[in-house]
Amino acid sequence: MQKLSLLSLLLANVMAAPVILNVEYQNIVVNGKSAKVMTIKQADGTWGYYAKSGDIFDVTVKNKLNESTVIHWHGLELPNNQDGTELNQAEIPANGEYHYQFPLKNNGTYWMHSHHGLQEISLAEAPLIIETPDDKNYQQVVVMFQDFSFKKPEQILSELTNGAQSSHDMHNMKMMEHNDTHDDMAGMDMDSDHEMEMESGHAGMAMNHGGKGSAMAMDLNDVKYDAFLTNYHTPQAPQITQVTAGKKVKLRFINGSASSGYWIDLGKLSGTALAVDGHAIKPLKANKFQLSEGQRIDIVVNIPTSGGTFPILGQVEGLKSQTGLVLTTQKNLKTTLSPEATTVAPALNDTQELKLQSTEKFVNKPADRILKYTLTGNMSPYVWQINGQSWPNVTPLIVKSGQRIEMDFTNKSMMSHPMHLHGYTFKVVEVNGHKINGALRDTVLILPGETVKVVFDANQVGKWFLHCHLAWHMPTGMMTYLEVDPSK
Ligand SMILES: [Cu+2]
Repeated sequence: MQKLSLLSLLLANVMAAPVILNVEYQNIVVNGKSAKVMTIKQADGTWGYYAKSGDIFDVTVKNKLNESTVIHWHGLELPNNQDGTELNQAEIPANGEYHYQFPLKNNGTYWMHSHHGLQEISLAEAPLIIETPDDKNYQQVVVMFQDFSFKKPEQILSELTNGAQSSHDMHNMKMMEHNDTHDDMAGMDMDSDHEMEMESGHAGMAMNHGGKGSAMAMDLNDVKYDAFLTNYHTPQAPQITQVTAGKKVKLRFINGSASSGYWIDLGKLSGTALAVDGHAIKPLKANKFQLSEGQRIDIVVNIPTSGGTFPILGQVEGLKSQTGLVLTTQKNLKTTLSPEATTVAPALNDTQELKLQSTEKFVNKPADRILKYTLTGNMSPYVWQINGQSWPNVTPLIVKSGQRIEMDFTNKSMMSHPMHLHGYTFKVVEVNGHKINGALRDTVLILPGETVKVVFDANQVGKWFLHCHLAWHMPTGMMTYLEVDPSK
């Protein structure tokens, strides 16, 4: 008896209680209209999954939708059969369930989302947070940015693929100054002279208007959304979180949007970024940060001893639209946020990526294999490719397990692509010709015309999805997989 209780005590340190996650519908109100979206919640209503460093991930996903689903644990290093995609498991039918169990290797800010059909666009997503002992020093606040349309994702996708959106002003095209000097991450100074809305087609994509740098036409926003949400809240009815004057808050930003990149704006607060994609970086102080689709960033802010109310905003690149939540030291505060900033935000760029430096242990050694991935595609026809191939008609690259792999992504399209590799953490070692001791990540943004190089050790066998995290680019081709094979 005594032995048994000692054993249970020991186990309690590593075994978090089994968790049930229901994939279900949720009603939200946007612009005065009700909408049914998807979400992932525990039985008690907790949105997402919370664990401690070293826990066993022990989760039963129950599908409460009236269609099949599969849930992917974005960013976690895990056994291949736990990755939650069509490559690794059968889909979970309506009313079905699936048990996932593996030791957590990672800690920090991760997230989960459906990897089935267009469900991620319907907001079938949630935070996946693994706390470290250090987190007791902070009040923690999850900030997930989401884009929302009243249109069904299937309708938007069909408009994109038959080109209907370009003649209906759905497709917002901007002329951007391509700045080679990387001088100011916070320089939200887009010159309106360079802004051009195109009604149809893509004539004159690569126009040159002279001046500093080279002019590039970039496609920033494929789809016009009806609202941008934070944790399912509109700016008009934002989440209001009470904080304590003089205390530190760790903001865990997650970009859960289908196809919107954000400029995080901390307003009156200044922040220190401590991690990206769950991995520690040399602390980076700023007031504005960038976050592309699928990525996360942890930013600590100090609430002034005098207290106050502090909007935390994310403004969509290429638009005035913004979303966010409110931190306040007041009790029962009621307030709103404006859904629009006064100026248009510029495109995300690589100034932040170039500043990021991992502080986690990583052995530098020559690559055994260099895999080259060229990203191509167009708005019309709306087809996207990796190495000239569109999913599902792809030939995967195969590597031997244990090899040091370098992936070189070259973007030959006019749009930025946040490339995500499942099951692995890679180190960013080169951005647009600049060699860096960069961040450890699972999702990296490749700007038009640029090459980004990442390295990792292929130490988990299996088939691992490699794809653009723009949710409209996956069903239209920009997806492949890496096969790690012990026998090759
Ligand atoms: Cu893409």
